[in-house]
Amino acid sequence: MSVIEVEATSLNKNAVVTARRGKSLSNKKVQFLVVGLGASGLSCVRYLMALDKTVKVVDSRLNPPAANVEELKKKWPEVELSLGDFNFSDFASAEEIVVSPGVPMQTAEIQLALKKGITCYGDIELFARHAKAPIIAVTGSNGKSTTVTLLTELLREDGIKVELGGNIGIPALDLLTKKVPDYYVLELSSFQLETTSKLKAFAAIVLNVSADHMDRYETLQDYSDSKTKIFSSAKYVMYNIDDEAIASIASKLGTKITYSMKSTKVDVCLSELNNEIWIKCKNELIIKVNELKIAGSHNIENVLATLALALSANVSKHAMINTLRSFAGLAHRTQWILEKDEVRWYNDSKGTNIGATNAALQGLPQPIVLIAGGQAKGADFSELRPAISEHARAVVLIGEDAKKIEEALQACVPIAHAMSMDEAVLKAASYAQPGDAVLLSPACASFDMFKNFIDRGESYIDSVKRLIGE
Ligand code: UMA
Ligand code: ADP
Repeated sequence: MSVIEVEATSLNKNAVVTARRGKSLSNKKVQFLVVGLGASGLSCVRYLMALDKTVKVVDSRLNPPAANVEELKKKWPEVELSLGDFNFSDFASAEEIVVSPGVPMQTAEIQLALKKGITCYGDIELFARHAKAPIIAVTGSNGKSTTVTLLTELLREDGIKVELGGNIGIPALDLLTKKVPDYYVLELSSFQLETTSKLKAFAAIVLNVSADHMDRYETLQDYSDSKTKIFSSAKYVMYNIDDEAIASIASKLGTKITYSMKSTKVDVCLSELNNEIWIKCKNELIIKVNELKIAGSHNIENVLATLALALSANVSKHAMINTLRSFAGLAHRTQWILEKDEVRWYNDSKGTNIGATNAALQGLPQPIVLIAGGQAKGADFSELRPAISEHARAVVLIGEDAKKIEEALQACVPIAHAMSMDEAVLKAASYAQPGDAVLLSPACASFDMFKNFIDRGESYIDSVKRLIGE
């Protein structure tokens, strides 16, 4: 008899009822094992405890975020927490397992539980099962946060009630505790989509796919497949016809809404009139590109994608114009900081993969002194060589994978190393000439030197203002 069968038969009806009331029972059956006590793990506990479920939490680190441990112990003392190396018996004895996005599904204990027939999924699956409003779902390697934020502003400008969450930092399940809106807008990562089987989005988009998280995926195809899962069973499918790989999948599914930076035979496009470029939506001119506040061609692409999504919700032209006129983009994404001695300084700390840094290099004034580096996540940095050769004057490298990046760049431009952000900024300043831009766009994760990309961006802004601005 297996561990699960022994535990299942040893539970009598009363024991189950008492456990559901949240009381501690020595022989209680764990209905939900929550794996990982980060933001999403804690949101799962919050949600499941409100449903009176019996929950256990495991985290393979001895010190998960202290505030989360404190909140768990204070609010739900009956929830057992196990820290340190995963124990297979915790996984084998659960009825269902909810896995945090940062925990790979390849984890041995999860694979063994799956073999035993135990259902394993992520917080987005749980959200999709219980959400009572249509879901507009956005994924892609880059541009997700910009797109979902602009879309949310646009819908709200039109009086539509929206709740925004997901990978952007607000766990999706926390949205279910609020009043049911007209739409949920979700930013979804490949990790979240991997563990979701029944999203059934109202509208879905894959903005783009370029290599990222290659320490979690065997091939780029595996990574891309996890993203295009977003389209399955979606009512409206939005895609950029310029991206053949995504278009070939999306064009076979759902009601199509298309966009393009090149063609005008789509629903949302660019259109020239009297030597000016306009954004056009369903044959109506919306706004001139030079009236937009956000910078870079990658952001124009994000605007087209957002309008394609907005069409599914019948957003008015008036709301589109008003929102696009005022939207200045998000902090840490090709964010202008200051100009000194004819050198412009930009913060693109959210450029955490090669695709993002390539886009920033191409979209900003040139030549550029690039500050890059950090944790490379298994990326092949030779892919950055062409853009650096073409657009950069020099590169200053920081972080634990700096040597690896230097080798891949093969001295295509002068390269320097820095041990701190202050040193990186001073070295970048020494390379920069009047008319240049200095750009922090690391193409790497930040966790070796900083808490996260926000901390890295703020550290850069502080160094630039202190060392350059005064
Ligand atoms: N953990 C383990 N074992 C592991 C890995 C992690 O036990 O092998 C534990 C950690 O100790 C920690 C917890 O799991 O306590 C962390 O879980 P998590 O890494 O899934 O992070 P959360 O705090 O739950 O945040 C997640 C997303 N994080 C990741 O996907 C890595 C957040 O996206 C998201 O905002 C949040 O859910 C709410 O939905 C962040 C992110 O970096 C911004 N995303 C990646 C990206 O954008 O590139 C995908
Ligand atoms: P995500 O949420 O997918 O990380 P963001 O909107 O936060 O996307 O932007 C992150 C970085 O990606 C930006 O700093 C910019 O360098 C780059 N980026 C934004 N939009 C695009 C795009 N459409 N194509 C390529 N790179 C982009």
